[in-house]
Amino acid sequence: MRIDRLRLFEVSLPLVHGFETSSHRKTHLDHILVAATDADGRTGWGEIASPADPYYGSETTATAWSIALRYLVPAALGAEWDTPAQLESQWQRVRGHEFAKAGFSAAAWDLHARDLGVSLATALGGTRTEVVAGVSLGIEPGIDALLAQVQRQTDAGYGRVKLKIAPGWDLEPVRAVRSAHPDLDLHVDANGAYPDDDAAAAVFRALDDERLTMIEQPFAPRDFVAHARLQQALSTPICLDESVVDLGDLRTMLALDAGRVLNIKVSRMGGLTVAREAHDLAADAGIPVWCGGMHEFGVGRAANVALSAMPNFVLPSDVSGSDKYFARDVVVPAIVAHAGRVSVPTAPGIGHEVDEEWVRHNTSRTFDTAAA
Ligand code: OSB
Ligand code: MG
Repeated sequence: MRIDRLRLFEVSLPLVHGFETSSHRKTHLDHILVAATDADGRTGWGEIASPADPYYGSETTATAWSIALRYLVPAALGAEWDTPAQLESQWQRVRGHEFAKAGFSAAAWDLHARDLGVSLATALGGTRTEVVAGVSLGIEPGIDALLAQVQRQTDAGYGRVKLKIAPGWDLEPVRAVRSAHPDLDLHVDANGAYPDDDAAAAVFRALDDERLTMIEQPFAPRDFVAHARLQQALSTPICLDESVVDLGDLRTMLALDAGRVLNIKVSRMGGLTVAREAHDLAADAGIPVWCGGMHEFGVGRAANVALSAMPNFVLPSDVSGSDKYFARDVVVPAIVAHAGRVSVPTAPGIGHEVDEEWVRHNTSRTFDTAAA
């Protein structure tokens, strides 16, 4: 296999409902779509889902664009490969920049699966025919607005809800949602917003009584020791997200018992090959995983659905339907959830076609090796 042409599209789409985390609020997304075309004219698609600003991680849309043009396009173009892992080895010496790499990895996997004539899920080793989806709800202006969002999503059929929390927005909203929905599969995500101090410990001890499925990333990404200490003090599992960027981080988490659940994000880990390895390592260690999201457009979302078909994705994933995020997605058909479940496509590759006209309509800049 050889990629003879690469195109990049920086695409901006508004969110149907603004989203606020512990660090910031966003109303639209600027993601980069990667189209990789082989010698036979077949195209694979991937998505660089970096946030525009460096608040989730250190990357931005602008750094991803720059790294893609300067390092990843030259590494991928013209290389001979049989498996996506072989292609990824071309950019192995580039440190960091996982989101940028993930877009190229996903395009290679889509192309690889299309070449084999199988679905991406099958190519990855996925066995599920449908995956259970959950919704992630941002910080709302008040408790009533949050309760309205939870009601809206549970009415839409979702059985798992994750709430963003931050110091000052934690016990009160969680208790309100819990008392309105006693049986809801509920968890919280702090995006690393808490300092490792006594006040935070008191909040987490109180949250331990709310029957949460997990508490996601309470402390700063590199603070494995703080997570380990908290995990020993709680019965609620801690889930790591931002802390685990590579397999070494996952081994640290396991060695220190710094978390008992893993959120696998294709973007955060630099692509589908590493995501799959993390799945296997976690499975061997008895750690359940789920697939986290970065508000992906349909291209990245479809890859997340395919990954979630793997056996150890036993917890609901952040792969809700396109309509939770966008009035019109960039893929056809859009991704749909029925009763909180998304079916895993059986068509080759990601199983959705890219609506190139809609992509172009929303594109702010493009790059094409055929035009360069
Ligand atoms: O921590 O999972 C996170 C969005 C932006 C930054 C961080 C996170 C999120 C989400 C999105 O929760 C979930 C989704 O894509 O549905
Ligand atoms: Mg998270």
